[in-house]
Amino acid sequence: MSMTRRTFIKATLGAGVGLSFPGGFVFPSRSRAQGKVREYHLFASRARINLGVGPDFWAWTYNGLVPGPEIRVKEGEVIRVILKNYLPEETTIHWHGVPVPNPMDGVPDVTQKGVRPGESFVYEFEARPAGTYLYHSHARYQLDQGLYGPLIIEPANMTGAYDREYTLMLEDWVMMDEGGVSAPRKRANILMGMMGGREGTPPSRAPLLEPGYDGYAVNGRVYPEVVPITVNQGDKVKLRVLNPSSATIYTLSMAGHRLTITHTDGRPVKPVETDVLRIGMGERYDVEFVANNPGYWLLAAMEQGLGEGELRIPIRYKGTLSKEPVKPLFRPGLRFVSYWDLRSLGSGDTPSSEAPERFYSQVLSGGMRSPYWTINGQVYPEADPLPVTKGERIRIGYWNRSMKPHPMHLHGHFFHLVNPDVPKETWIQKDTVIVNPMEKVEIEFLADNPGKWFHHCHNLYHMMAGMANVLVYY
Ligand SMILES: [Cu+2]
Repeated sequence: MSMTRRTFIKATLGAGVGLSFPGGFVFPSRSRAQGKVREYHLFASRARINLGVGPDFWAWTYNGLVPGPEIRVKEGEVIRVILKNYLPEETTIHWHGVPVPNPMDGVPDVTQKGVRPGESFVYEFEARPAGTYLYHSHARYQLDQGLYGPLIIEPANMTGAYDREYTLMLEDWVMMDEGGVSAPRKRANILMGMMGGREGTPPSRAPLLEPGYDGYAVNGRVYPEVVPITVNQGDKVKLRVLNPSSATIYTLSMAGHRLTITHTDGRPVKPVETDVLRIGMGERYDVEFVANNPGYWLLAAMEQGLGEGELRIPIRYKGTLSKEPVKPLFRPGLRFVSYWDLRSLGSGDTPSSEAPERFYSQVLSGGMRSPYWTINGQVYPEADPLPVTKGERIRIGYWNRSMKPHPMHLHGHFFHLVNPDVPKETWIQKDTVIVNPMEKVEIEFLADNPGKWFHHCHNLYHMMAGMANVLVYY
């Protein structure tokens, strides 16, 4: 049925142009160009999985896979995803980073009702702009149970300046049935037992503390079972590095090579070489390297989280015989490119030279003798919304007064990262920014996509413990 309808739309309205029929009847066209519809079916269900190392266990999956299947389309095409929920609880899908229309944003009780067990929901939106994105469940702790996958929007006209491309999902795993929710807790639950949760909150409703992870996987495989990146000498290789982890920041380095950063959160930057790449939860980096050092190497990470183990990705030159890949050394003197070294390409997204019209201060705290994480002392959902007016230029100033880094994510918008030391037109665009302990960071964006937009820390356990609020305008 839908096939017929889609074919019909494609045949008649694909170009968004009215068709003239004999007799002068003009078939009505849609008001704007409608790209080709790319339809995907995602079944959310428990599935027995194995990460190559460690036990078989029950994860929560899309189509029985971890990570979920890659969605890859061209800019301007229409993504239609039919989600069917076979899980024992409500679910949704969020298109992390894509400025979708608000009703498609997938946040339960903010933009839609949770999709109940046995029910379906159809997400449909235009794939724009080109870039590297994630899709994931935004319900409860499902992100840390395996419900995520890569979403790649290719430019309509590929500029193909590289020879091969790999998508790398960096995943923190609790290799136990139901994943993160059943993990041993690193910080003793005794605290919670003593407090009984927040006043008036039964302990069973109290938020979970961060788990101790026991596996770091790349595309669902733990080293040494990670599928190697295989290159020919002379190749220019593009890596799309995505961090769908729930509570782990990775600091990556590659033995024998330098990485060139070309995009952050899907947005282009002036290419810059680095030895070290730091990537927080919800962030994405596109990096390139030239395969000019034949051998067998590792791209590996020191992680900042509560787990044990290492994340490693083998890079093997074809014809290399060595059995043991060479590890990168994290030594002083390595070049570490931070946000403040990155410059936008100035691709027409230049922030206005006008001063921002509205300012919100967001103080991030928690973690000390409390299971709750707060913005301005408030615990979501009992948190004040951030009302704005359509068309306004908004600035949000974060001040992290805690001892943990917080990757802050705004739905529905790209923002510019305020960098007072450089011209405005070079401020980079992102959708997720790590705010380090005791650091102040400001972002600025145009309120050009009306709705109720979730705004939160992308540490899942901080978000679930209250570090969230909602930006609202119509
Ligand atoms: Cu946080």
